[in-house]
Amino acid sequence: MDIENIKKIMEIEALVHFAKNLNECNVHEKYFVLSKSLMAEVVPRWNKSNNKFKGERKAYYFSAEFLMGRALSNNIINLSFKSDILNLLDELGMNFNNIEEAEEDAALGNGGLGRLAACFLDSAATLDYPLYGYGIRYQYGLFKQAIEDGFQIETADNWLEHGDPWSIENRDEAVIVSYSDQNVLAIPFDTPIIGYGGNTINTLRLWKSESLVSLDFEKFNNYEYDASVKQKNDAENISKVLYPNDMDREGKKLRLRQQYFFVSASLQDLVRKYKKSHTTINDFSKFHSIQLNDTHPAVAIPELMRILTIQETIEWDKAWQIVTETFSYTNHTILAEALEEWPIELYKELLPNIYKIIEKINIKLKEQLIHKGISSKNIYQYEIISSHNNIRMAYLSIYGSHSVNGVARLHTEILKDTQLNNWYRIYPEKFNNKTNGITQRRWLLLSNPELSDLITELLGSDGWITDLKQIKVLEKYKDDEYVLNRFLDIKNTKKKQLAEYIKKHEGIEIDPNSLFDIQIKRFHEYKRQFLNALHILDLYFRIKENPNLDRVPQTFIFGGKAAPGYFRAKAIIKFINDIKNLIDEDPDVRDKLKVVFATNYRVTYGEKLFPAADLSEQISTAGKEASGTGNMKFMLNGALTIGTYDGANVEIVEEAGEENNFIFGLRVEDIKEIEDSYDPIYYYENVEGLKRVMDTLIDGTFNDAGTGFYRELYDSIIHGSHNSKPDAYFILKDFESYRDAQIKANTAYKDKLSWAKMCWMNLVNAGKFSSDRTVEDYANEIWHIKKHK
Ligand code: GLS
Repeated sequence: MDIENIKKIMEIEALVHFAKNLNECNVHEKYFVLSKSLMAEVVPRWNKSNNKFKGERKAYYFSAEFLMGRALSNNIINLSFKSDILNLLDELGMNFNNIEEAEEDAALGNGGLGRLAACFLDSAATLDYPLYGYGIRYQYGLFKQAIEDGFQIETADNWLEHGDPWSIENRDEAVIVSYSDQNVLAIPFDTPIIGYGGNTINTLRLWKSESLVSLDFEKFNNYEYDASVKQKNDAENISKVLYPNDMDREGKKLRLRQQYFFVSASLQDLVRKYKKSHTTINDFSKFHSIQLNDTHPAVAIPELMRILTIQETIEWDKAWQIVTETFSYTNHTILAEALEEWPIELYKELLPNIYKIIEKINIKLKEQLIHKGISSKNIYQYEIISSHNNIRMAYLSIYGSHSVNGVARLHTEILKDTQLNNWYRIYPEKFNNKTNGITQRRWLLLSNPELSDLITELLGSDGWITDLKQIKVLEKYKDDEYVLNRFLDIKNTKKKQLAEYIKKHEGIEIDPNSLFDIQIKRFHEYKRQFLNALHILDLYFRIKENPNLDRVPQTFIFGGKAAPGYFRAKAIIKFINDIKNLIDEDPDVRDKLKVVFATNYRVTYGEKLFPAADLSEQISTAGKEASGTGNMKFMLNGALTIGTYDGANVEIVEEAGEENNFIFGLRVEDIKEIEDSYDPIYYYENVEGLKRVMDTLIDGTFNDAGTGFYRELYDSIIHGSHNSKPDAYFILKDFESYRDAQIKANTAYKDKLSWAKMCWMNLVNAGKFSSDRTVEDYANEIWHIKKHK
């Protein structure tokens, strides 16, 4: 790296971009020029990296979401530029932390599904695999959250306000995407994905929609100003904003436009490039493997059929073979409300040609089913076009792919046994598991340099950065008091840092010596933040009753967003904030118990929270959380899990030992047994303290400002609602066993060394949960791509 060159480019960028000297730039401008100067270093390596994969088979990750977070620090670390840059900034009198904090998160995703995509890109580049991301360049990412009077308030996330120095607009490679009522331009923006060590730099290509004509001049001259820009606005709306729903299908026309937009643009891009160096399209699937990240990009299946059969005039069966060899599909949820279905009317209206192809795929499917011996009366169970005239995107994805995977062992088993059992029975060879992972570069090296240094020191090498399994060796220190105390010191440092951040951003003081108990994730009933809240309230009453209750002070931190239309989730946010205030105002309790709501939780906030946690809350109703990935980030930073046997928790505990975590509650088998006869009222009336906390929702303890939030929340548990049974997530049933687990955790925390030992056992056994392992498995078992150093 040429540090003098970086300096020179920073000066030039400041001049030509902002007409300023470097020292006159504000912090956003400094961030911009520093990033741009790094791009000058990156681009030649990027080109070189692209060249080394020329002519090889590659994999493509089609995803409506990429939750990238910040780029600057990550890229500096992956390029090993950290110390040089720090020195340079020092020389220039600039503060790196301030510059780092000026960067907006690229929040082009809702939660786990989008963040997984980002981790996979990091891992593939680090492992020297050719994996390219394709998605949408939303102008507005996931909304920003504020809390007012305890209520969530949403505002637009204008992440591009200060520019995006990391992407290159590539107008030469624009393509046209056609709907029945409009043709739009798709403009690619390319972002380098820099592998650790800088050896391989892959590309994330995100498409922005534009109009073919920016202004209708005739209309403008006729004073029809709105009409003159209508076409422009209609086109730009497609990539304007990310839908803020995590795991809820969104039957909106614009959402369908978005899906088709990036899928069609991406496939056209691949076919066009492929044809430049190949005379026949017949071998397309030998060079392309496309992973569908959930069903959001499933329209790729009929779209590639359209391109192959209509544009390239290949006969149907050959085209279908290419399609199924090309695609593979990842399922990320079993929640019924998330399984996408589109009314055929919408498809017919917007994408009539695609609809015709789907109809034909459905006919072919039925022929094949009969051939496989499925009786005609059972065929309806499989039809892609359901009897309700909906297109079942999961079925289309399974039929059009050669591989179908779940994201944790338990999740895949549930898919095979129940949700997708009919498909598993006829295509068992398609089904496989790929347990999720996270990148240790962002979630340990970047966010916890202190713990990273300790690991490197003890291992005598930093090999774990690209091979996380190596940390298993450190298990030998599990009884080493010196090492455990060093771990505790680091944890304390991270807790102090978090406390400062919370002081600054939430205006709340927390005690770093208290037990930090953290639940950070999207707000959803099945994730049961409400169970956590009820327990805190119960604790409040117990401390009131018995001021001498023998407990270590505990700080409960929540973070997460509720989908704007998800009122019950918003009610839970309000409830947590009301509990927080109740405790804060009570001098008898507030030194023993504290609640914090971490506002606007996002990747960047996570980087501060995970390293500071003592307890990781993973308390979803068994069978509902497909995997979870936050659970892995906590584990890797040496936090203990309090959780249910759900998703990847099962595998976490298998690796780290059940004795080193706090497992409670119903298991999947238990729920199956009791669900038909479950009566929450029995628990409401008989479990000590439960009625008292539930009734605060309706007895005037709290005030929901006339929204009706609390009554509705109460009713959903006690009486059920039009579309759900009472307490559909078994909160009251699991309450007592959760409280017991909490007592165990609080008691265990008193013995610092034995606690540290348990943390250590989690940390050193986190190797399996590196996304490097996950990506290796995809690469070897599904994509069949090769590394190229
Ligand atoms: C999700 C699941 O809910 C998570 O359990 C999972 O870890 C994640 C990545 O596989 O995918 N599915 C979804 O729609 N949003 C998610 O976060």
